[in-house]
Amino acid sequence: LNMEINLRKALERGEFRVFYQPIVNLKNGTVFGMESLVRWIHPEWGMISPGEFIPLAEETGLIVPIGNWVLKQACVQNKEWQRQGYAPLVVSVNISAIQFHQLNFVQIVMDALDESGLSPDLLCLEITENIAMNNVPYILDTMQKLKLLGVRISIDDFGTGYSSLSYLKRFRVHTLKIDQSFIRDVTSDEDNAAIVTALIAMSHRLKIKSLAEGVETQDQLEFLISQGCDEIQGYVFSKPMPASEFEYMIKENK
Ligand code: G
Ligand code: G
Ligand code: MN
Ligand code: NA
Repeated sequence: LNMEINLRKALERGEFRVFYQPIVNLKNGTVFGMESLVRWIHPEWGMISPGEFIPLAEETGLIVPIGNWVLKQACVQNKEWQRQGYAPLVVSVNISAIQFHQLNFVQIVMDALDESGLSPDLLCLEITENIAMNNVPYILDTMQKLKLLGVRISIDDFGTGYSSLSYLKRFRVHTLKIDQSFIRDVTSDEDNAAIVTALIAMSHRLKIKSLAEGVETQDQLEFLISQGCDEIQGYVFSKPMPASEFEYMIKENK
């Protein structure tokens, strides 16, 4: 209960920050965009990772206002970088299943786009397979509305959820984010190598982009290039960083 009160206060006091981790296009080596990852900077405790507070935020429903704030912040920041003349970047935002199932979710996305002035194709919503577990008609309808808005959709942590592959046919997504658990031992574990190879090939056949997460080593990177993976994200390139550092990085690449 104490923690819930603290989390509520954090929102009021503006203690959340959005960090950005670059997503790199392996075909041309440029920065395609970035994933928004929220951090809680507590005045006494310092930085608290979302792994520690997102589960509580989901249990208490606070994920809705927190997630809406992150979405808005990411759109405003990306628009600001566009205004400053940087090459177009696609900003990804994690959407919790609880947020997605809010009846006004599409309106929330429209408001974030309207208020920031960001072009819809420069926003990508990351959802997990688990949103598709129930109420399929609602999900299909929401996906259709989001598609009409022109925003992108990616499936996060792909391969770790509970849903079947059949929904890939029903929900037209732009990108599959191959979960980092498959990438970790991809150069030493033949099963992981087989899964990653198959997921990249499958996504190509479905005309969906493949993105490997949690890429840490040069060997993993070379394996992914050899398999034709489209994009990567991971410490081999950069950790998530504050907006100011991200801006410094894209300035150097300008
Ligand atoms: O950086 P990392 O420790 O950044 O993130 C830990 C977990 O928290 C990941 O599973 C990530 O998807 C999740 N996460 C980070 N930011 C957000 C956010 O804004 N919304 C939601 N729903 N999850 C987030
Ligand atoms: O669940 P989701 O994929 O949204 O969250 C991504 C998580 O992975 C975040 O906690 C982020 O900080 C972390 N992350 C990003 N790159 C790497 C990496 O190369 N190695 C590891 N171990 N974690 C990473
Ligand atoms: Mn994610
Ligand atoms: Na992931």
